[in-house]
Amino acid sequence: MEIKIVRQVLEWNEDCNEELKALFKKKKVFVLNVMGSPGAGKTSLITKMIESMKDKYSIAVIEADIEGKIDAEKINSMGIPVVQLHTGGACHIEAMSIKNIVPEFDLNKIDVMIIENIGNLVCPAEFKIGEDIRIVVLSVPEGDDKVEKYPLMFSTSECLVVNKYDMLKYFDFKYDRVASDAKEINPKINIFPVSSSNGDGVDEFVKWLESEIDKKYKS
Ligand SMILES: Nc1nc2c(ncn2[C@@H]2O[C@H](COP(=O)(O)OP(=O)(O)O)[C@@H](O)[C@H]2O)c(=O)[nH]1
Ligand SMILES: [Mg+2]
Ligand SMILES: [Zn+2]
Repeated sequence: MEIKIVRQVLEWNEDCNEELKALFKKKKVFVLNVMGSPGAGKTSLITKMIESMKDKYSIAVIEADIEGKIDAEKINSMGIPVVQLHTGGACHIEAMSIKNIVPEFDLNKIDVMIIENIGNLVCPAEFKIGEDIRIVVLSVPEGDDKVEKYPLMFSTSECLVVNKYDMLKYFDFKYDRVASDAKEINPKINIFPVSSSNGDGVDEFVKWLESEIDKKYKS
């Protein structure tokens, strides 16, 4: 019985995902689903992305949290349209929630929608939310065994940002292990070592991201 209920939820999510994808395509909005553990640096990376992309693209953000609006306030202070989604205790975002939130934005005026998912390396990977690209943020202090332990998150993402790279000297973290584990389960994954604190590596990552956006909407 349990298994049947879960399947139905996922099928319903898939229908909503397809509807969202069609809507975003019609409005030419490129959508990013940013995932990773609590504290990996998702919000910090998003603020760096906004800083370096905001002159070229009109950006909007959806911040998902179980409670509070701390991250949304940070984005709002940058002058970027943001809506806070409270998942009511749920540990991932479902496509239906994004469908309900979308009317809060004028999609005609948005080029890039960044969605910060709930901090969690597990179930967010199972729910597509209308995104074009999935970015998983793994930070150095979390350890280099996480790709092996949470393969679905890494096998379903187009991009892996290895964040807090400035902390590498303090941790027994083998970047090569993470990169080879990720490539083994997902040969096409794009991997970027980044520091969202001092900005190292952000340019390379943003350059790739912009090429993906332009590939979809400018060619
Ligand atoms: N040293 C270092 N700290 C970082 C980096 N990125 C984020 N942090 C810090 O990590 C903590 C969590 O960051 P936050 O962006 O809120 O993570 P989130 O929970 O994934 O959104 C904050 O104290 C950030 O200042 C980084 O690249 N290097
Ligand atoms: Mg955050
Ligand atoms: Zn969940």
